[in-house]
Amino acid sequence: MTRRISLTQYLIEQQRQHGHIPQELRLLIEVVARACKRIAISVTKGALGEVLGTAGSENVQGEIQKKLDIIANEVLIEANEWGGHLAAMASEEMEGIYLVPNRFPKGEYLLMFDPLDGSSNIDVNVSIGTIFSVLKKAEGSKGVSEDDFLQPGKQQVAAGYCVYGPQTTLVLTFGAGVAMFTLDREQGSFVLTQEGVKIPEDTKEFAINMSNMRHWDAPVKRYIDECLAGEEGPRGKNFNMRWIASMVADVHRILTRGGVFMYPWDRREPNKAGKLRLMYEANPMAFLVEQAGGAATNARQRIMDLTPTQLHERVAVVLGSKNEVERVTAYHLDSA
Ligand code: AHM
Ligand code: MG
Repeated sequence: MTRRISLTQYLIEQQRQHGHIPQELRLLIEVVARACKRIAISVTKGALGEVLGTAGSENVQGEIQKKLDIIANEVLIEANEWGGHLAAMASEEMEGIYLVPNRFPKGEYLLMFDPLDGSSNIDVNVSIGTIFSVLKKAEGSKGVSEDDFLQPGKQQVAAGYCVYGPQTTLVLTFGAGVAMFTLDREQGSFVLTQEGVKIPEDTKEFAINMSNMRHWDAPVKRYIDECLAGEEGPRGKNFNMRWIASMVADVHRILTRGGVFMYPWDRREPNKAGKLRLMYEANPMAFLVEQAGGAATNARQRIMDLTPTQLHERVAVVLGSKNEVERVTAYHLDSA
């Protein structure tokens, strides 16, 4: 029988053998994983736990909050403020940064998260997830402010997500490949189920919200038209489409079998930004995808090279199989 490796064992072995995970970071990720387990329990209870439906409030982006958005946010805050490895946190569901209260010990790390991605799928029992990203506070900086968070994604020291689907799967990178862990509900622990995750460079599958077609920019239309033309078209092959509308689940499919995911800028947004958030959606997913051999751009530039100017910055996203991402990006650069 193959040896079962728990998340804790995996992290300790990585720390010992490769030395690229400092102890504080390892413990911080364990706390995040514990919070994800608690969120998974709430998600699974559904109507029985009275966690479905709206909370009657709006977040900073003007989006209606679901009860589970708020529950997941509270679980992550409560678990992590206590852990002792963080200076501050930032969340899609909170306007400003959250400083670790003085009654707890503090550390050097900054944690960002989208507590519950795919909110529109909560009530319909479709996969949703938690996305997170870890940065380190600049050395020597006293206190902590929003400016400490405004670092390009290439400075992330860890990133991951937990998808709550038929299985609960935690996916992690520390910048040395991508590993996946499946929650063993009987044991209550995450077990390593895949290492060295690789996204195929080519694909025949794309993910985009087609209902926005009339708002798209010409290069996006060109790319999708060519995919839709199938074997007779310039691509000479038939494409399939998948769109779950939970980025976390769409990216999980891409890490599992390849594909390209796009949430491009479209004409509904006057300031050329996209819909998704740079700091807690695009950056962590870009880190994972690149670590699995894929690519991630804003249709023109590498996402992880962008320096954010504000916490809740939005960005266009094209990520997944390398050759497709490069093609979409080239169509945009050609049209400029
Ligand atoms: P959320 O963080 O409020 O759930 O919104 C992000 C989601 C992504 O998961 C998904 O890719 C996109 O929004 C879906 O948008 P659309 O409503 O266009 O399908
Ligand atoms: Mg989201």
